[in-house]
Order: sequence, then C-alpha cells, then structure tokens
Amino acid sequence: MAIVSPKVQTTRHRIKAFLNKPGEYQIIFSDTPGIIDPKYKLHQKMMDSVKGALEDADLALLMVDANDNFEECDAIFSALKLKVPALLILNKIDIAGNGKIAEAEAFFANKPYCKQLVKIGALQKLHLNKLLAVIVGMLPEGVPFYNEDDLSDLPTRFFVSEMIREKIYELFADEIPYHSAVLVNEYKDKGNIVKIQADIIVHRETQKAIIIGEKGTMIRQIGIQARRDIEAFVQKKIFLELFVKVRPKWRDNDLQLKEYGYQ
Ligand SMILES: Nc1nc2c(ncn2[C@@H]2O[C@H](COP(=O)(O)OP(=O)(O)OP(=O)(O)O)[C@@H](O)[C@H]2O)c(=O)[nH]1
Ligand SMILES: [Mg+2]
Repeated sequence: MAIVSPKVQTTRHRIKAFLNKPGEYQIIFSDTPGIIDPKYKLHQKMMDSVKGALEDADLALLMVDANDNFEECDAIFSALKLKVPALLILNKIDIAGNGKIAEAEAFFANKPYCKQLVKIGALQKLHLNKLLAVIVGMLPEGVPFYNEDDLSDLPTRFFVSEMIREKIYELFADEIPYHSAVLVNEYKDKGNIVKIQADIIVHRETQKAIIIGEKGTMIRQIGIQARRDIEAFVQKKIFLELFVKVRPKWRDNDLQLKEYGYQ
C-alpha cells in the first residue's frame, strides 16, 4: 500500500493498511516515516506521525537494513522509550554484507526492546510467512476494528497522490522530490472511467520547468507511469490530468501543509 523508492524520506505520512483473515485475525499495520532530525515543519509533522503510531500500537516492528550501522539503529530505538513489545526485523538479507546477519543477531539479542529478531528479504518476499506468524503470535486477542473488506482508512485520493509522488521520486534527482507535494483536486468516478486532476506543487519556477521537461516530456512520463499504477489500484480506466504549481516554502507553511494532507 505504501509507495517505495531508493531515496530516503519517501514516506511522509502514517499509512494504515489492514490485513484480514476472517475468523482469525485483523492486523492494522501503521507505516510511518523514518526517524529523522526535523529541519522543516513538514519534518516535524512526519515525526508527530511516528509518535502517534507508537502510542496506538500493540507491537512495534523495528526495521533494520542488514547493512545499516547497528549502533546508530540502537541509539534511535532506545530513544523511542517503547512501552509496547517490539520485534526486530532484519531486512535486505539478500544483499547483506559478509557476517552482517550474524553480527545483527548477536548485537540485538540482549537489547531490552528486542523480544525477537526475524530475518527477511522484503523485495523477494523472503520469509514473510514466518514474519506474519510471529506477528500474529505476539498480538493480543480482540475484535476487528474495521470492516473486513477495507484495505485502509485512507481515501483512494490519498493513494492516488502517493502514486504520483512515487514517480517524482523515481524520475528526478537531487532536491526535486523533497521540494514536491501532490494534491488531488478532482476524483470523479464516471462508471467505466475515473477522471482525476492533480497538482504537483514545487518551490521554484526552475523546478516547475524541470518537472514539465522539454516539450512536456517529463510530466508526460509521470502521467503515463502513475496512470498505470492507479489503474491497477482502482481497477478502472483512468484519465489523469496533471498541472504544476509553484508555492515557495510550502514545507514551512502550516496552511499549505494542511491543504496537502500533512496534518
Ligand atoms: N535488495 C533489497 N532491497 C530492498 C529490500 N526491501 C526493500 N528494498 C529497497 O529499499 C528501498 C527503500 O524502500 P522503502 O520502502 O522506500 O523504504 P522505507 O524504509 O519505507 O524508507 P522511507 O519511506 O524513505 O523512510 C527501495 O529501493 C526498495 O526496493 C530487500 O529485501 N532487498
Ligand atoms: Mg517508506
């Protein structure tokens, strides 16, 4: 449900997604931004969403890249002062450096927040069934919170804006992804086709020109790739119209942050 990119700070919101097995379990996963030192109001809002997710959770999943510096991860995890049990997930075992997996197991074994460590390779779906079984085993019993057909409590519009934003992360380098936001203005389901109009918000005119590209080549690419993903997501034909707007310093403007969905 969450967008993915090789660049850091891709996730900016708390994204809840549900996994239902009727009669057995309903898991509400909260994806959050990674933990960073806030430099803008946008970052502050991202960190507030981490805090909110930790307060509501029954179980914290602490994800570590097998090639990370474990001391740095430990400093962050300790600073969270978790009140809930935590499961340490060691990801990217497919590209783990020599000895890194054993090193992680030894390093995290006796950390107070680490109830258990599970090794996975998310990209190749390695050991995900094992991870799911461990999670289910650690969750308290309860009644389902959400309807069993629901996938998330967020509206389709949110996922549409995220899929467009993902393309900006994939297609542009340097500061462009970090200076961009996406706002869906119109989402009209006309039965066999959905008409969507969205704005890409940037800081500067020069960035607008880069997003549009020579003769519109880049914005056309964003549109083609995003449309493909949105069609797969909503299972309908999509007509997608994109505009680029310049809003200087939107990342530090409370009103604009709110308008773009950063509560
Ligand atoms: N080799 C390898 N790459 C992976 C694996 N899992 C994730 N990745 C890659 O890691 C990168 C980051 O993935 P994200 O899902 O954006 O990571 P994130 O932790 O949510 O990061 P932010 O949202 O930016 O805070 C992407 O390029 C993924 O394809 C894995 O098991 N193996
Ligand atoms: Mg993410």
